[in-house]
Amino acid sequence: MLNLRRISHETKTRDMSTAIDTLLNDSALDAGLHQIAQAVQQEKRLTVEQGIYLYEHAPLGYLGVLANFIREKKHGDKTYFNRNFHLEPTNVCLYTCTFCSYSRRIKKREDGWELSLEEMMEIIKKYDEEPVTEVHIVGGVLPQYDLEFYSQLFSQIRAHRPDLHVKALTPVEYHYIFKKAKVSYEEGMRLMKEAGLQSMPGGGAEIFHPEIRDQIAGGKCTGEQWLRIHEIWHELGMRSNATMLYGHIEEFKHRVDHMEQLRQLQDKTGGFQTFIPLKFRNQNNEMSHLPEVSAVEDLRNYAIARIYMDNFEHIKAYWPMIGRTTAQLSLAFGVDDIDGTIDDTTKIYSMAGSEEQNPALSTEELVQLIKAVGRHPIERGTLYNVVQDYQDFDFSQQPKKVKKGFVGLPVID
Ligand code: V47
Ligand code: SF4
Repeated sequence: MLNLRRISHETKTRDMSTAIDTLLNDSALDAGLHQIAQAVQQEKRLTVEQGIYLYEHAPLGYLGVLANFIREKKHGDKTYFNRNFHLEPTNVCLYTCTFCSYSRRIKKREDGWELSLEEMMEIIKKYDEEPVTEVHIVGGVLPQYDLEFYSQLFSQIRAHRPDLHVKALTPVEYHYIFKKAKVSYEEGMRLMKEAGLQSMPGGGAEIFHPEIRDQIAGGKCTGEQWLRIHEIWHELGMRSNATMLYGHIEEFKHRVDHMEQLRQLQDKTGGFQTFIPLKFRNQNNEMSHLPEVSAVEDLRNYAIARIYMDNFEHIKAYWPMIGRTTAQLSLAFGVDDIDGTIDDTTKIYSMAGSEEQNPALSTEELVQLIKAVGRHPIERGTLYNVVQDYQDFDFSQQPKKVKKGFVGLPVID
């Protein structure tokens, strides 16, 4: 069995090189694209101009060959997922991001939910018997959710369940709560670490360039502030993720600028784990008049991210946002991680019009989804430690567990 797998991996490595050689030997290939394919083969970094060139000129098939070449060089067929759930303290928010379908403006706060510390701990405790490894905490920004509140929440979760990784909040919340508490970013992040925060998710990044950010996310932290808070967190020896919200009013140059700024910070700190492109979904928000980009553009975007972000180990497709089918396809376009089981605990994307209205997959379903497209499923912890290799795992040998049912979140609309 082991031998067979080794042979198949070697065959695959040969196939990847052959595919890229075939591209390079194609006399009809545009000179700019030829140069980029050569750079990828020789592991040379792309320039900003080459990034834009890819968006403007590269066909999907070409991008797939390059992105898969890099993906398989880094990870072979390995495809990561985790067992997680989300905790969303509130969907009421002081800010008014035009892409947000989730937040109930402060003036209409009676339409939303605002969980107390006790209610949040109740949700955490409902998972006591479940083999989840991560809680992902993110939501709206409100004054009562301050430094003290989150310090207590993190320390209570850690005290209750030390094996549950707390991945929580973004620079949007941190900028607000530190300002309110009159502490510097450095001091604030140190306090969060002390309280039990273990890593930061990638949200709130949107598009860094002020030409776009000022129009879609006015009032919340700037791109510079977002990057600075991650930098400080990395300097404390901690890890985080990064996202990019694409497919609305931004141009290709803004996407490349966004990725360039992340690539530069990653050169400095090495603290980012994964890059997560997030497709703008257009239901129930102030940009509903904009059409959504196609699945082809989603795949092109994943592939360009994989090619451009040479110092990011992982590229993640967040399946509750793009749906299971595109998530499966993305695994041939540079993606090696599809996030987690979720357990129907996030409303951000269902409210924005995602196909996945009640996002929840069992471990077995996630494993099948990955295996169905010929990849090798690995359950990881938040920091990419291997929890379980599912390649040869036999689910029929497992004791049947009675599903307790989803933990309900207040649902509005
Ligand atoms: O910052 C909000 C995005 C983000 C819409 O780090 C929307 O592992 C599309 O960051 N259409 C929050 N996107 C979610 C997030 C995340 C998700 C999964 C995994 C991780 C991780 C991070 O959701 C926001 C914003 O960019 N968002 N509304 C919308 N209508
Ligand atoms: Fe608030 Fe976040 Fe929605 Fe912006 S995206 S309005 S910060 S919940």
